[in-house]
Amino acid sequence: MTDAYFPTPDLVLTGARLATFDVAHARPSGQADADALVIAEGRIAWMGYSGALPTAAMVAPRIDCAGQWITPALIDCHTHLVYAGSRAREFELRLHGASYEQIAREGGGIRATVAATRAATVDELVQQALPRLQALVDEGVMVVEIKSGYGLDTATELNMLLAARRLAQMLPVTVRTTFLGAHALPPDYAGHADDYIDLVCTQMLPAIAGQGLADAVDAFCENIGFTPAQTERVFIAARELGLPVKLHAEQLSNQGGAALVAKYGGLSADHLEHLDEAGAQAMAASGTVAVLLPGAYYFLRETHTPPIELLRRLKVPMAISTDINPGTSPFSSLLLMLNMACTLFRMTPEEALTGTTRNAARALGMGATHGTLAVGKAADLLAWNVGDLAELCYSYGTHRPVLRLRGGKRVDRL
Ligand code: DI6
Ligand code: FE
Repeated sequence: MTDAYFPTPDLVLTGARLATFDVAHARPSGQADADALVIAEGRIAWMGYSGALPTAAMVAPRIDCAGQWITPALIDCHTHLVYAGSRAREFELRLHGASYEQIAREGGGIRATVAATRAATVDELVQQALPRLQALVDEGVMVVEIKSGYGLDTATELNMLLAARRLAQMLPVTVRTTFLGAHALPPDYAGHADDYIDLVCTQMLPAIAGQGLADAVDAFCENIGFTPAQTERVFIAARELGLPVKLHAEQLSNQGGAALVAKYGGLSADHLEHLDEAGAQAMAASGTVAVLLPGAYYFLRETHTPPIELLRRLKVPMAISTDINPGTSPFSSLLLMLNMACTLFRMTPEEALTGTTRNAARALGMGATHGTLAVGKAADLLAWNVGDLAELCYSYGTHRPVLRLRGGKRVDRL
């Protein structure tokens, strides 16, 4: 075949089963009619049959995948993994009958983590978050979103985002940061939520955006969080700074948050247990991704599942994420979320895997470069030694990628 303008191949994979998660391929999980993939300049340069490799690829280093599945690297698009302290005590209180909302109202919950996080240095935040991020990386996560929101004052919010950025230099993972100043009302603003939102919009956000520390802006729109009107003020301020928005919406009750974030062209609406048809319609119209968080649903022992059937019907893209946080989802495992998405939300393995690859990339505004196997996309990919991809959703505890390539380079630590 002619190799005009073919970049010099760095690596060739052969004998693979390619689950591309690209809609261009009609077969389940986008399985390609191909068993070989050529990587050049950190990207996927070619996919096809090994018998028809481009000549330029003939002399490149080659890995025989011996029938293993290749998938895009995993993406965890909603975490709060930078924080200090532990809420194990609160877990015990809940076992003695207290509810999450009750604990929050009594100054525990998010505010307990705020106190510990304010008392920590950036170094301490990094050290405490490192094992959580390492656990994700070991499973094959190569892009992770990390939110602030446990500082609730300008200095500590900045520290959290600095810690998140520093973590990205310590492990082979891309970090996308989200400013979540409107996560909870800090105790010093009790009864003055609007004043706190003023602070978020006029001081915190400009300071954070000024240092380039946030890639997006989030809020917690809930009866124990902020009202839709307060949330909208945050979105307007974000838009003025050119930052995309997303929202913790309809987690514990229906506040109309999904429609609100859709109105601002939001990247995602997250949780969505109480999403209604109007909210889902608005998301479908704006292309806002539904980020489903089965870990929080499980840990809070919720019974109201997100309306999966409605999201399917309206073709709203569904992503799955860990929501790693000390209060409602202390689980540093995206593979565990795959299983929970299937068992608790009745999603199919293919939907769950699409939710941690293609749709998770989209939820981070990275759909053009990440989340599928396609020519031109980043060569961030994993090989799995499983007979059937559904194994990754069915059983838990033993699956680890047998090969990890990030930007086409082997990531050695497993
Ligand atoms: N919803 C959640 O589930 C987490 N944040 C949010 O807005 C909980 C955070 C926590 O309890 O620490
Ligand atoms: Fe969250």
